[in-house]
Amino acid sequence: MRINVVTIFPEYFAEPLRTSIVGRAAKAGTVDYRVVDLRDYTHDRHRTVDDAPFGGGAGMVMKPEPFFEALDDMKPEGPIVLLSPRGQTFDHEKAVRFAVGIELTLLCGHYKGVDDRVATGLATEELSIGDYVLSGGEPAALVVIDAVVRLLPGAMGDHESAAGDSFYDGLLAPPEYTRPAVYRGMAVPEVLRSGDHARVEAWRMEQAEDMTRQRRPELWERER
Ligand code: J9Q
Repeated sequence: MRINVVTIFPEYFAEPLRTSIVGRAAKAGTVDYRVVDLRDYTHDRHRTVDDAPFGGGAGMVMKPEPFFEALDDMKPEGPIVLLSPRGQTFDHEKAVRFAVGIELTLLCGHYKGVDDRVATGLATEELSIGDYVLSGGEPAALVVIDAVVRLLPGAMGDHESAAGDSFYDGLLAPPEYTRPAVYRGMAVPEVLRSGDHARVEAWRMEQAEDMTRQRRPELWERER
């Protein structure tokens, strides 16, 4: 799969895209990241990417032409996503939709906003990662990349594989423990140390269900 990112901060992506599962997938050839500097698609000496808003008001608006010209050059196939607080919320279902595709393009906005023609005439969808204000779309783009790449075949090692968690699909995962069995007076539940695999699985399922019902009632209603 190819993932394109258009940003005024290409350096922001350097370490994250080299690290952990997302980085290993690129080294293995499972995914190819193309991070494009929006300023490479300006035509003035100062590499200007923003301008004052029509109609007046404070703040600056990102110009449309660099986004359009960057994509003229890249000719991406598949979804073109503008990360934006007014988009639909990104979720697992959308991650799966992107992961089964061949290419994904992420546009990062900044400042007060982006000329609306980028949303209406270039992007195929707008997505938000949640209801909080970010300085720009870059951290949101990294969240989307992480969620998508870990779903690609071969991206996760055996010990990381999500396949073994499928029993709890759509539910919160049950609590996990490792050694020591007692730490600062806090003991690991006896059932997990019993060696009785059937009891362990029953306990985990019950924990996953209770946890989901209590903490995420809307998830519970959707999944059952
Ligand atoms: C670009 N607040 O916020 C939540 N998801 C995306 C965003 C966002 C923002 C500002 C600019 C994206």
